[in-house]
Amino acid sequence: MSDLEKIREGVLEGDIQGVAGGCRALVAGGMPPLDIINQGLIAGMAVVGKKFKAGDMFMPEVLMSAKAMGAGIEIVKPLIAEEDVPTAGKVVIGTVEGDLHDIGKNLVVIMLESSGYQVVNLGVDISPREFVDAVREHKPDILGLSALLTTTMLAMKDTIDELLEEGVRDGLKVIIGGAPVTADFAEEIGADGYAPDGPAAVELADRLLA
Ligand code: B12
Repeated sequence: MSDLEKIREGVLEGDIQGVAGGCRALVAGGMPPLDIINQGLIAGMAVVGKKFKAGDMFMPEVLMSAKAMGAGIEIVKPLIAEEDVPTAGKVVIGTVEGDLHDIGKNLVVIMLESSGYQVVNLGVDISPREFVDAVREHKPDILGLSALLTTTMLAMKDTIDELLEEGVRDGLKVIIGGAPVTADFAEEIGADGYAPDGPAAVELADRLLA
């Protein structure tokens, strides 16, 4: 097995120590950091996404894989000039007003970051006004809204309405998710898409920005 294969395998198995050690060895051996990221870490995570979608991997394993990947990124990233880091796009994400659930949203963040997205995570209980301010400040390609309560789902609509009223909706893709949310609801409130989990969120983001 080549050293890059070992990294891919380590990500797939959620082997944090193995991936970190493997990345250190490749760096010491002079492999370009971007090759380690693209051909090792991101390639491994892409397999994880596919296996999850096929039902061959479950969320706790995906999380371990994402952590292993994160351990590798931490070692390799400082060696790359900021502007060289491949970025698939910029995402601002938060849990909507009145809602304190963030476990799922944070999983989505990990998956997006693992797939090359630059993510600004605003946290929980974010008001429509705060989302608008964050869009003005960070100028993301995508805005992600999370809600876990049937009551706070309505704040997703309020947020999209506020984006429209404030004139910052054009050119912005809004994606939504959370256990009570559906694709029909996304359409109803004028969002650009819905995804049921982290890997699907990455697929959706890739599709919207293609
Ligand atoms: C953990 C939990 C809590 C924790 C939250 C801790 C935290 N830091 O997040 C605590 C204890 C704080 C909590 C509080 C409450 N909770 Co609660 N909670 C849950 C629980 C058990 C699990 C949620 C979870 O983390 N799931 C695991 C993650 C991985 O899944 P997920 O969140 O769905 O996320 C995935 C997808 O939805 C998607 N996704 C998520 N966000 C996004 C965003 C985008 C952009 C995209 C594309 C995708 C996406 O990808 C994620 C990864 O796969 C659920 C039950 C359940 N089965 O869902 C109840 C649940 C959501 N809670 C519920 C309730 C009622 C409450 C409280 C009102 C309880 C109370 N009476 O105080 C409070 C409300 C607090 C508040 N204002 O928000 C109800 C909601 C009922 C409803 N239909 O509205 C549920 C369904 C439990 C139940 N059966 O009654 N809760």
